[in-house]
Amino acid sequence: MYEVDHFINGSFVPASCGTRLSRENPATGAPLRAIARGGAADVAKAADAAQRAFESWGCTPASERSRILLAIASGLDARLDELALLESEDTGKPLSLARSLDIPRAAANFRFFATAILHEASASFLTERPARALNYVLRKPLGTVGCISPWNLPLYLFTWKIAPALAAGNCVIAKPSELTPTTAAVLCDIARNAGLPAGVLNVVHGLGAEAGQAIVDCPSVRAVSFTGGTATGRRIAGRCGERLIPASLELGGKNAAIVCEDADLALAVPEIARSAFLNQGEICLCSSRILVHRTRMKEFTERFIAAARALTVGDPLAAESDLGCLISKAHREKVLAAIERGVSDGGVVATGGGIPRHLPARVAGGAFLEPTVLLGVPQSSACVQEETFGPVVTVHGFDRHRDAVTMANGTRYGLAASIWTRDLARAHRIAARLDVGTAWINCWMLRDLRVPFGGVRDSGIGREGGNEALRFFSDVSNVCVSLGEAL
Ligand code: TXE
Repeated sequence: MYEVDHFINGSFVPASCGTRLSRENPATGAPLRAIARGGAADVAKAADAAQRAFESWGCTPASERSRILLAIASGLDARLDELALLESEDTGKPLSLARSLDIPRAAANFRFFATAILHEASASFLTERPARALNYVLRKPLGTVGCISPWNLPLYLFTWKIAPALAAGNCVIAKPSELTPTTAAVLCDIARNAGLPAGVLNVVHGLGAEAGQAIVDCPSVRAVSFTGGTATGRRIAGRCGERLIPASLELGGKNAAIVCEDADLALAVPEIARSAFLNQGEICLCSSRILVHRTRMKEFTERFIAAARALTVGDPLAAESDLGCLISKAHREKVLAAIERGVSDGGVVATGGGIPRHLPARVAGGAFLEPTVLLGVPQSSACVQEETFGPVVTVHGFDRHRDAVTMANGTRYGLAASIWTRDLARAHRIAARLDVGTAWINCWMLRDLRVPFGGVRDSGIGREGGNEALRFFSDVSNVCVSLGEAL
């Protein structure tokens, strides 16, 4: 059992209340972690430390912040094996995925923002009337900011917030999900060894309603960046609104993949299968609704079902596992209920739909679920309308592209979509009408860290990534310098 403590003012400390949350390994059911159960008292200590640290971190030159953040990235690289194993144990995801995706991306997040701040430019305006002046835009860190992250891509999303916040010169109070806190704790150790001054990064663990809420309520927190469920995001946005502090919210998705009549199925089928089932479908960007031109429906569904059946669900530590287990049995119940709902609304399960048999003994009691494909579910079903966040997709036919666009836009979410066609002009026309933050054409989750990232409608507000994130974590002020009379 691994004890996970808060990291406040450069030291690991237990919770003020003296209690811990316990977490089981979702694949084996074995006791895994004892996690400090934080609350307002811990957040207040973190806030004091952050405010003191900001006095020097807030005016540390960008080159020095960059040097420390690059050292953190190297520290993450050096502990790849350890971090990947902890991430796989916490989440149930395949170890190979944690090794190839989660941890390398966490290091990339630090490298990206560490170097981005070396290339910042700010606008200036030469004023002629009513008097000559030079106006320039001064970008300043906010002070203390709050970062709250979810359990599906724990270190990946935690660092996606923390790296830009620190790079922009802020001090941070952060909370990873109570289900997956461990890699965030290792990150704190790495940051300390890399020379990040005490109090600049503080991590308070615990439940959302306690530690998370306390961060959002903390008077010195000047902005909150959150990724998680839409209901939680709405609550956080309400509180930030009352406090008049900005919130950046990256929330749920119900993403469509649109397969046109001329799609290259040799490319589309494996890529859409990856987009549906990677990380057990527990990525906000995963495709969960596949819209197929009626002329290709039979061919697509046959090939897609075969691709789903070919995936191996198994022990997260085994190299051959394509899917591990879901985050918890409670979450699996929610996903199974969505499948049942799809069936009771008129759909049929074409493959999957249940708990895999023949699991290795070590993981036989884990939260596993088969990759599931449903056909014939009506658009009105909650199975089509609500985020499932599991390895479940529904497939629907369309006749006209405009019908595909209507269906794709027909949920309350608007995070991402993919379009599969050989006709790029058509793809562009469809992309332009999709109400989403990201549209991929003939690819999925091909990420460039410079692009704006986020959703519309119930998928969130604000954009992360590149300059958008650095801007979110900064204040701008205008400085006006009188230039006096012309010569
Ligand atoms: O997320 P929560 P949950 C979706 C997915 C999932 C659903 C619920 O559909 O089934 O959300 O998941 C913290 N104040 N996504 O309940 O509660 C919490 O401790 C402050 C999509 O696990 O949103 C955790 O650190 N913080 C998603 C974080 O919020 C609070 C990824 C996320 O937890 C809080 C995960 C509060 N009042 C789930 N309540 C995505 N967009 O990728 C909770 N938290």
